[in-house]
Amino acid sequence: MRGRFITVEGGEGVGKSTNIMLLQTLLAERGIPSRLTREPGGTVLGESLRGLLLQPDGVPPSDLSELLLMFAARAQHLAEVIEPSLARGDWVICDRFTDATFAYQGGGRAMDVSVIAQLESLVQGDLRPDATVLLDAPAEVGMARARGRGELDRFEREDVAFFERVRAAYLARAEAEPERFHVVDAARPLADVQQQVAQIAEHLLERASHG
Ligand code: Z5A
Repeated sequence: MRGRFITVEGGEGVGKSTNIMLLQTLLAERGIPSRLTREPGGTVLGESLRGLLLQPDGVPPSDLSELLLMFAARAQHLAEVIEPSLARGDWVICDRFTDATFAYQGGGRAMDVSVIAQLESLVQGDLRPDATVLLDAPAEVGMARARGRGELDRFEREDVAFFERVRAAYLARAEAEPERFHVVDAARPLADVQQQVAQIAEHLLERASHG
């Protein structure tokens, strides 16, 4: 049976990496093989593009270059990792996917979302995540957590207004697709967040067991 494609989204520092580990552990306890991966990245080419996209020095890419590089990395990721893993029956847990493009390039950079939607169709065909966990927190909360870590990448240097637009774009997508999105209040203490994530995992496993 084909695996499930689960994406984890949210602004910076909301706890994606932390909660992805929990999801993988919960799946493993049920004997479900999963592949953890991330965007931009997940392949040799994608990780090289990630390096270029995140590095803070030098001339920044234009908004259009940034958008196209995100989708270039995604095309390779789909061909090399995501599609083969799903076809094998593995669940794929991906730290960010195309909702991030709608949120960061569409919301943060105010790019035309119809262009993003065209690229989405071109690169993904009909493939969409089966479920998306959106870790939602006010911009300042995630920024404070991420900023505790030292040197900031190119996105992390954006201002609070940018991250507020990102958050609003994510929430609008979640509202438009309530079946796919599971919104978690990520401003709460980690134990509470993990409890919510565990409940979502239970729900997804239950749904998968019914085909
Ligand atoms: N990007 C884009 O523009 N367009 C696209 O299409 C895609 C991506 C796919 C990739 O960075 C950048 O690319 C991203 C958007 C852009 N930029 N930003 N910003 P990334 O994947 O590395 O994203 P990130 O947001 O920078 O990841 P992060 O900072 O590593 O955050 P995280 O994984 O969500 O958080 P974490 O590492 O799990 O937690 C951060 C800290 O908070 C850590 O010390 C935790 O222990 C702590 N934490 C976590 N949860 C809690 C709670 N609940 N309470 C207290 N402390 C907590």
